[in-house]
Amino acid sequence: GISVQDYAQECAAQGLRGDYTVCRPDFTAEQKYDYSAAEQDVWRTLCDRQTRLTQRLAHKSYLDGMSALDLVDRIPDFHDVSEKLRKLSGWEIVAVPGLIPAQPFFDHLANRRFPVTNWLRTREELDYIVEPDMFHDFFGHVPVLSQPVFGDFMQMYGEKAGDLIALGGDEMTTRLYWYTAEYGLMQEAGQPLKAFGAGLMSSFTELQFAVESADAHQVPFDIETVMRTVYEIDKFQRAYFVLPSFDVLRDAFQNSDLAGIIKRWKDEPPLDPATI
Ligand code: HBI
Ligand code: FE
Repeated sequence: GISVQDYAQECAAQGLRGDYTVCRPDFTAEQKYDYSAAEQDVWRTLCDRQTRLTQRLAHKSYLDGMSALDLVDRIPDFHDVSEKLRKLSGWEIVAVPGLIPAQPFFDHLANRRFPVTNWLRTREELDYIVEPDMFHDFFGHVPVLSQPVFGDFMQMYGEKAGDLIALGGDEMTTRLYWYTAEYGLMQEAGQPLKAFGAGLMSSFTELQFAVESADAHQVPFDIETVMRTVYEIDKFQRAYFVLPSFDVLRDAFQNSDLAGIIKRWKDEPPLDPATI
């Protein structure tokens, strides 16, 4: 894998914001709880605004996690959150300077550690930011990691992703993460449609679009279809996959012949999300 030093240079060259020069070999860093009053204020603004939406649009598993973890009054302390999360699902969080290479990212997931970015967007970036920041990582990803079954899926994803990519399934493997952990919807039998994916939970506009808009394209989850369907970053998704439960996601990942699916489809044209 790439060394921290080489990655730090690459990120600096690309203008990424995190300080990668202070990482450990596994790309974790200190949280250093020295946020300014302005940063605390941005955090509260983001949480207040988004909580009004999540109350209505987030799946119960997300809301239960959110109340158990107590994330919204001030920028969370990573150690406090880890302690609570460990008791709920065996997960913990580690601080990172931002995006890290795929291999160490998967390695953390495989060990039930979720990497959370240790810096926060500015007030000018409330609505949109290119890189994942602490708000996306905490507010988006961490609450559902309190749910053991979703946590099991994320752990298994971390364990298997490297092998699946090595089979030529890079895009197919990433699509699975994208359409579940980032943009997943959930509709339990007899219940209204809700969201849980982190990209939705941390977006003011797309969360409303995905769940409530007549123009949003919502498709029943099928692991093979998900892996074949392209996505675009920086735009609203043209399809959202709807899970009936986290058990279905975990069991599909555990029991499907993912290597076979990759062999069958990796060199075929992908599916268009607008028409599935
Ligand atoms: N690093 N911090 C961080 N967060 C991510 O979500 C992330 C990453 N590195 C790699 C990565 N994601 C991708 O490989 C995933 O999209 C699978
Ligand atoms: Fe994310």
